[in-house]
Amino acid sequence: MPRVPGVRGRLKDTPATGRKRVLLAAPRGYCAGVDRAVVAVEKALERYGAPVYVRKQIVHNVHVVATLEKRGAIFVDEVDEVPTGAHIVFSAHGVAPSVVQAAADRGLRAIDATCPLVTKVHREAVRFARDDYEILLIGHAGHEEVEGTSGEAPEHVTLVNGPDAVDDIVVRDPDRVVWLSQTTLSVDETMETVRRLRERFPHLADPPSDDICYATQNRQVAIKKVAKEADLVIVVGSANSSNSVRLVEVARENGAKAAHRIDYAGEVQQEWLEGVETIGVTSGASVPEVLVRELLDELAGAGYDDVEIVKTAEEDLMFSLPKELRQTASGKQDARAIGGRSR
Ligand code: 0O3
Ligand code: SF4
Repeated sequence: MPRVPGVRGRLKDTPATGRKRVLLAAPRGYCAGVDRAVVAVEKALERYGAPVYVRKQIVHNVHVVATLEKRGAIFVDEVDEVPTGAHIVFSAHGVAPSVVQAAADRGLRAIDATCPLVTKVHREAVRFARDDYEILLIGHAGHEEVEGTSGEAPEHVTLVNGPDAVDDIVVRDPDRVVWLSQTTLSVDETMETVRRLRERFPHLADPPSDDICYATQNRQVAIKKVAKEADLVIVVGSANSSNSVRLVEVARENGAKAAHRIDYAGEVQQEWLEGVETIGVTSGASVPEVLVRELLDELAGAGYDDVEIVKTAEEDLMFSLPKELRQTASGKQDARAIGGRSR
C-alpha cells in the first residue's frame, strides 16, 4: 500500500488502558510446499524465460501472484488457454489426472509444483479406491485441492463440506468407508466432522497419517496460544486462502475478542484498535514475511512497538524442487534439488 514518505504508518496512536504490545505467532507464513512452488515458478522463468504459464494461482496469495506476474508468469484457469509447446506449472494445490492428461495432449511442458503432502493425499485416494472403499473427503467444495484429490477417483469420492453436511451423506456400503481431508482445514472442526461421521458409520476407517499438514497444524496451535491473550488478532493472508481464513476462525474460537484478515497493512482499520492493548499477529502458509513486517511497522506507528514472539514449534522441513527443474541447463543438480530451508 502507498505510504507517505518518512511517516511510519497512517494509523493514529489510540489510548489503551495498559501496555500496548504485539504477540507475534511462530510458526507463521511460508510452509515448505509454498516455498517450493514459488521457487519453482522463479526457476522456470530463469531457465526458460518469460512467459511461463501457471495453472490457477500458484498459491492463494494476491501479493505472490502479482509479484510473479511482474516477472513474466501468466496465470490461466485451464490448460487450453496455453499455447502449444509452452511451459506450464501446476499449482501447489495439485491437479486431477485429467488436467495432467489435457496438458500432455496439448503438447505442453508441465512442471508439477503440487506440494508433496497434497500428493500424499492423492495417493491415499488412489489406494483406497483400488481397495473399493468409498472415500468421504472432508473439504471445501470448489477448492482446487479438493478438485484435484477427487479427480483421482471421482466415482469413489463423496465430498463432506464440514460437520453440518454429515447427516445428508449417503453411502453405498457403511462398512467400507474411509475419511480423508483437505490439508488446510481447521483441526478441531475436522475432528468434529469425523466424530459425527463415526456416529453414523461406526466402521469408518482413518487415513494412514494426518492429512491436515504439519504447517496448517502448527499455525493453528501458535495462534490459539496468542488468541488467549489478544484483544485483537490480525491474520495476513488472502480471502481465498483456506488456511489463512481458518486462522481467523481459530483465533475467534480460542479467546481473541476480535480477529480480522488482511492482505496488506494498509487495510487495518483505525476502529479495530480502539481500547486494544494486545494485538496478536500471524500469517497464512502462502504469505511472504515482508507483508508481516509491513504490518508490524504500521502497528508500531500506532504505538504497538513492543513485539513479543510466541513460538510453539520449530519448522525446518524443506522439499526438493519439482523433478523437471532439478537439473541445471549444464546438467548439474540445482542447489535446491536436495533442498534449502523453507523461509
Ligand atoms: O489451500 P489454501 O487455500 O490454504 O492455499 P494457500 O493459501 O495457497 O496455502 C498453501 C496451501 C496449499 C498449497 C495446499 O495445501
Ligand atoms: Fe504443503 Fe501443507 Fe504447505 Fe499445503 S500448507 S503446501 S500441504 S506444506
